[in-house]
Amino acid sequence: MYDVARIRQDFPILSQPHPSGKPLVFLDSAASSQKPSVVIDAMTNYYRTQHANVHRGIYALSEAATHAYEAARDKVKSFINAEQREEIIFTSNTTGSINLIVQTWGRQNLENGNVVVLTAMEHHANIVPWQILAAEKGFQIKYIPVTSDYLLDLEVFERILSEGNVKAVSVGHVSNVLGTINPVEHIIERAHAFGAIAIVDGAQSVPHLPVDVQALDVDFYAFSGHKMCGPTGIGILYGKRHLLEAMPPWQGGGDMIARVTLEGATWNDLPYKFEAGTPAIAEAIGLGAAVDYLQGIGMEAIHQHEAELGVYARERLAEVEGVQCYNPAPPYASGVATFTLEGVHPHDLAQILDYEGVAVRAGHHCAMPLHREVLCIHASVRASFYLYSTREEVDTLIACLQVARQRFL
Ligand code: 7TS
Repeated sequence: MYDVARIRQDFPILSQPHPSGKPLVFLDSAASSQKPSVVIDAMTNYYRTQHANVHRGIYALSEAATHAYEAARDKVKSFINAEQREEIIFTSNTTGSINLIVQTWGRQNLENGNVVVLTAMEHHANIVPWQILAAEKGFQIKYIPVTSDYLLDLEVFERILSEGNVKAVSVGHVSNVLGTINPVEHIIERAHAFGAIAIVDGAQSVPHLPVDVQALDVDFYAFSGHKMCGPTGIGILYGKRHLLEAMPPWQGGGDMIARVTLEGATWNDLPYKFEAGTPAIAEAIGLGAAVDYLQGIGMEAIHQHEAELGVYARERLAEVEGVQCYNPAPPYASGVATFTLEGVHPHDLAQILDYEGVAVRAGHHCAMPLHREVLCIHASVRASFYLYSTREEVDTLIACLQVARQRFL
């Protein structure tokens, strides 16, 4: 039995009142999730009792820090079912992970005449790094369009593949705006059939559903710690070992080298080749605690809870006159409800909701092409749910929307 009241007790911030004096209704977990005490405590405990730099000291404290840091890598490895711990690279966030792929694999493998396939529903983190390199290298970017029911147009994808020269396909597993769960298994299989590698932006999937990188047969998979109950400042890049081995390093410095002379350097083994400098040690340990916490509850149960809330929220939103939702139907829907209210600018709406203690995100959610070119709007309001979100919070959102509508009529 999923006990949301019990889960909420694990998150200290959720029992803290909003500055308005009203209870906090936090509906912006897609931007960043709240943190359970076990994560906060793991990081505090590290700083209080274990802190030293990793991979350097011959002394006990540094060895303890190294052990805790590397244990976090093992936890992440099992969480996404990677085959080897060397395939888990700690980065700063999803953005850092994708930039790493683009600047190493991309720089090494892409040239004029090649094609990289993205989708029109991508977050800027999976568009802009490719555009920067494309401007330099001259390869082409093609986009899988979004259908009127907020899904990817797979027929056009197939056409793009058959036009040839596709070297990489990079897609979001779950859209941060639409909440669409994309058929990444199929997309990866088709990319491979045409000799392209497949990259998945998992920023909105790993926190919310079970992910198995081996079952997906994905080449690279990127995600962030802060959206999955972990701290900010830590992200993950999973990559198949043979691809990571063949890639040059991105940033140079300490830890990523085997040997340095005044003439040049050789590289450390995986995963350290891609982890230059002192890493985010406390953050990795916090992420490890977050993985334990999520596993304790169960990713399937979390997904189920959020999907049900998503259905309930969209049903209730349909009761509000003038609301338009931008989300697909189940089974492609997740715990996200994105909408506009006729006659009220999304930013004004978010402000009014905030007076009532309801935190939602308004704007283009770092998906400007999706808003402007697909949805044909400048901005939307997004309520995003997580393991601690409740039906009562959805009811509060709806009640506040009804009040806002009256005020603007
Ligand atoms: N990809 C997707 C699908 C995302 O949703 C985000 C962040 C990112 C990449 C970038 O993650 P970062 O941790 O590197 O910043 N999405 C959001 C959002 O929807 N609202 O704020 C951040």
